[in-house]
Amino acid sequence: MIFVWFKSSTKGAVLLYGLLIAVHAFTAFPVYADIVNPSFELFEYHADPNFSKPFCWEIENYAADVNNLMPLNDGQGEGGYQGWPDDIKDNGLFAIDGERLLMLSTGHIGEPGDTDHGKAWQHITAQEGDRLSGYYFFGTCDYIDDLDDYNDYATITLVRNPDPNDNIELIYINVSDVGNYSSMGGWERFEYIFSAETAGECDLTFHVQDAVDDYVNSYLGIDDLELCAAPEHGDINLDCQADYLDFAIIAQFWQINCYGPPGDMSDPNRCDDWAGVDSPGDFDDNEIIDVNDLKIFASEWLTGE
Ligand SMILES: [Ca+2]
Ligand SMILES: [Ca+2]
Ligand SMILES: [Ca+2]
Ligand SMILES: [Ca+2]
Repeated sequence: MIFVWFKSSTKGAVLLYGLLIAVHAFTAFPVYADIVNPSFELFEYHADPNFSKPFCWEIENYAADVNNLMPLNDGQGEGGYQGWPDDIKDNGLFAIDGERLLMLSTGHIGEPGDTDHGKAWQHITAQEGDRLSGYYFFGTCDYIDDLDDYNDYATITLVRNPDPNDNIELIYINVSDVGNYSSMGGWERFEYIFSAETAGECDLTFHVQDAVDDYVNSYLGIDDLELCAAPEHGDINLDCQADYLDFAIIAQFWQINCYGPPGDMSDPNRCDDWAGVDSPGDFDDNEIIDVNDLKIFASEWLTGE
């Protein structure tokens, strides 16, 4: 009987659709406490055939899911992007995680002068102590003169409706920070820990904006976002947990003073292997990785998620 019922393609489709909704409802719960499509590996059709939209992100103007951030010399600027790193000028900026990234542009849509910003956002919910992190890149084809008047900028903001005074600006970077026709040297990491006061719901928002006019593009790249309950100290490899992978790093740097003079146990070059972490495993900031750090690490062993 069931086979007869199921053989009807219409009923079968209804059944499968019902199952899909049930599965989605079941799996949707944990997803809302996280970022959906955090590395922009998933994209979908967009009405503008010139770019793909990042799946599950709201967008305004040009916010494209791409496998490469390549500046466009739109002919409006006098310098193009001459100050960008050579490898990015030649090949574009590739994802820091996976194959794809989010690329915002102030003018990649329509004719030059049609738009003055690009924006993307997703509603997230964070608990006290949660760690939000990700990588960003800002570059511009624009320039500023004596009046600083074409100082295009990009921001990463936690928009906490309804009062804009509650917004938390995590990153602000503009043309004068990177220089005329220039960019950051590459990806840089940002991080934010939610407090009891700032935990809750917000729109994680990325924005790049032309200043004064709507000509000569500036760009913001975003990739590898993460929202998790990371331990305060022990997560050296930034995978949200304090576990044996971090312990292996501590062992590698054991008794090393990253800041010490040559000739003793220090080895600053090895410490540099961990970009953005001055002294991996030096949780108590006394410049050497020793038993005191191990105590802190033990107290956080297997915490985080
Ligand atoms: Ca990615
Ligand atoms: Ca501009
Ligand atoms: Ca870890
Ligand atoms: Ca220490």
